[in-house]
Amino acid sequence: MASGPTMTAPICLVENNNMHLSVNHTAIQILERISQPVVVVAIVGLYRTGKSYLMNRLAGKNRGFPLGSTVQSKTKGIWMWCVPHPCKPDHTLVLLDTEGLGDVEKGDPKNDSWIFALAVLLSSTFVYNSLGTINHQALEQLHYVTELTKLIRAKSSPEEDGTEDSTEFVSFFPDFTWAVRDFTLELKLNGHPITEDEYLENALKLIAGNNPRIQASNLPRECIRHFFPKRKCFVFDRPINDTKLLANIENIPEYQLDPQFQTQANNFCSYIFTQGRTKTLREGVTVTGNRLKTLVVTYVDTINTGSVPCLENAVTTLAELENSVAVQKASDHYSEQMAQRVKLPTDTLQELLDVHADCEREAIAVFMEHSFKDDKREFQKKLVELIKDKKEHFLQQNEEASIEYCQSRLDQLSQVLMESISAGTFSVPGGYKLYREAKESIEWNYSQVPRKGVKANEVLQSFLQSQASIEKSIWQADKALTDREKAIAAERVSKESAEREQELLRQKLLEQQQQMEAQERTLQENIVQLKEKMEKERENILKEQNMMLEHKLKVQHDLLKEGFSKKSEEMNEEIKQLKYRIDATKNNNTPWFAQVLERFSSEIVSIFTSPVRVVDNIIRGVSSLFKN
Ligand SMILES: *[C@@H]1O[C@H](CO)[C@@H](O)[C@H](O)[C@H]1NC(C)=O
Ligand SMILES: *[C@@H]1O[C@H](CO)[C@@H](O)[C@H](O)[C@H]1NC(C)=O
Ligand SMILES: CC(=O)N[C@H]1CO[C@H](CO)[C@@H](O)[C@@H]1O
Repeated sequence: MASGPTMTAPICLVENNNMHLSVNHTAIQILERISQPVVVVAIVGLYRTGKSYLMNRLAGKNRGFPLGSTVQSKTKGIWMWCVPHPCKPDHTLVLLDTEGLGDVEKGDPKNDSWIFALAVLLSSTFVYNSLGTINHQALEQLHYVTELTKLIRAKSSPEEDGTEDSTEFVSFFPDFTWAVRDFTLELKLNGHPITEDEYLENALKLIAGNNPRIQASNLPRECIRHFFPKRKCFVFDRPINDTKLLANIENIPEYQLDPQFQTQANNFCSYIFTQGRTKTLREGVTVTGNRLKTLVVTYVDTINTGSVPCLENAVTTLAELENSVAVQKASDHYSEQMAQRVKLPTDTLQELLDVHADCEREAIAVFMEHSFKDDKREFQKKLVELIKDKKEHFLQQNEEASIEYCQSRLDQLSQVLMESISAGTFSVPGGYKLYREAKESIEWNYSQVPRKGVKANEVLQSFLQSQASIEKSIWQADKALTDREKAIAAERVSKESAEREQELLRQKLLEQQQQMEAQERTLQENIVQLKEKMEKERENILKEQNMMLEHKLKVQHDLLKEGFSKKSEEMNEEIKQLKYRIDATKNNNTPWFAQVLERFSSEIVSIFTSPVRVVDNIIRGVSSLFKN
C-alpha cells in the first residue's frame, strides 16, 4: 500500500529569506514519506486577496494557512499542506499557498518571479487569485507569466531540434484557473449573459492597436494562451460585507457568509477535487510525494546557484535516483525468489536454470515497472550484471551442495568396503571377485540415491579412480585368476574408466550448451521487455507531441479568427517543426529501435561471454579428463 499524508497543519516548504530560498527539512521529510501520486494545487496572487481562505477550504478546514491578517508574522515563501484527496482514493492532495506577490515590504520583486515560477513548476493546477475584474491592470499585474520563458527551461539543450523551448511548456505546465475575488460586475457580454469561462476567454482576447499600455497587457494574454491549454475561471462575490468581520473570516461560521459566496466557494472546491489532475512530468511520468520532494530540492538548488530550473535536468536527476532503487528492488526480488523456489542441490543443471529464468523474467519486470528514462540502458545493464553474478553464485552453491551430499552418501556406502580392504579381506584367492561384487553393490546403491545433483558422476568417478590402484593390486595378488583373466580384468578396468570419462565429458558439454542457452534466454528476455517499454515510451512521446501540435493549431486558429493574421502566420514555422518531429517519432520504431536493441544486445553479450572465462571453463573441463 502506498503511504499517504498525516498532517494537521500547513508547514513552510520553501522559505524565502529575502536573500536566499531554502527548503525546510521537516517539510521535505513529510513529502518523502508520501508514496501516493499527488494532485498539486498552488495558489498565487497579490498579497491580501484571500488566497489562504480558498486553500483552507480545499483542505476541508476553516483555518490552517495563516490568512492575510497575520501576514507579517508568517514565514515568507511557499507553504504546504498535504491531505488525503477527498475524491481520488490513494491520492494525496498537496496544497501550496504562496506568499503574496507585490508585497512592498519584501524588497526585490525578482523573488516574486521565482515564487511564481516554482508554483508553476510544482503544481498540476495553478490558481491565480486576483481582486475585482480581469482588466488591463489585472493583466499587467500578471506580468510574471511573461517572464516564465526566462525562468523555466524544458530541455537542457533547447536549440537542438529547432523548436522554441517554450513550445514544450504545454507538455508539463499545470491547468490554469483564475479566481476573481470580490467580483462586482455582471457576467454579461454585449448584453448577453456569459459563463465565467467565457468571461476569462474574452478577457484574454488580444486587443488591437499600438498603445504601449495595450501592448503590455497583450503579452500576458498571449503567454497564458500559449502556455496553458486548459483554462478555467471562477468569480466570487464578497464573502461578507462587514470589513471588520472580513479580517476575521476564519472565525465566522460558514452559514453567516454570503450565500452566493458559499455556492461559489463550493463550486470552486468541487471543480478542483473532481477535475484537478494528478501531477505528471513529461511522457506520462506520475509524480508521487517522494518525487515531488526531489523536484522541489532540485529546482530550489538550481535557482540558488543562479541557474534556470530545467525540467529535463530534474527528470534526469529523478530517474537516476529511482533507477538505482529499481535495480536494487529487481535484484532483491531475484535473490528472494531463487532462495524460495530452489532447493539445493537441484537434480540437474537445467532444473536450476529453469527456475533462474523464471525469477530473472520477474526481476526484469520489476525493474521495468520502477524505472524510467534509462536512456543509456546503464541501469538495465547493471541489473544484468548483478543477476549474472547472483546466478553464478547459485550455480556454485548448487555444485557444492551436490558434492557434499554425494560425498557423504558415498562415504556411507563405501564404509564396509574400506574396512574390508584395510582388514585384508580381499587378499585371498577369489578376493578379486568378492571385491568386484562389493564395488558394484556400492555403485548400484549409489545410483539409487535420489537427487544427488549435478556433481553425482564426478564424485563417483573420483571415488572409483581412487580405487583403481587398489583394484589393480587385488587382481594382481589374486592367485585364483589365470593370466588371461588378469589381462581381461586390466582391460575392463581401463575400459570402464574411459567410458565414465566419456560420460562425464558428455555431461559437461551438455551443461555448457544449457548455460549458453540460458544466456541466450537472458538476452532475449531483456530485449523483449526493453522493446515493450520503448514502445510504450514512444506512444507517450507521440501523444504528448500531438497534444502540443493540437494546441498550437488551436492558438493559431484563434489568432486568425480574432484578426491577428500576422501573429497567426508567425506560428507556421513552429508548427512545421512540430509536425516534422511527430513524423520522426512515428518512424522511430524501425531503424532507431533496431539500432538501440542491437547495441544493447552486444553490450549484454560482452557482459556474459567474457572470453577469458569461457576459455578458462573449457580448459578446466578438458584438463579434468586427464586427471590421474
Ligand atoms: C521547518 O518548519 C518547521 C515547522 O514549521 C519549523 O519548526 C522549523 O524551524 C523549520 N526548519 C527550518 C530549518 O527552518
Ligand atoms: C546396497 O543395498 C542392498 C539392499 O538394500 C544392501 O543389502 C547392501 O548391503 C547395500 N550395499 C552397500 C555396499 O551398502
Ligand atoms: C532567489 C532570488 O532571486 N533571491 C533574491 C531575493 O532578493 C534578494 C534581495 O534583493 C536577492 O539578493 C536574492 O538574490
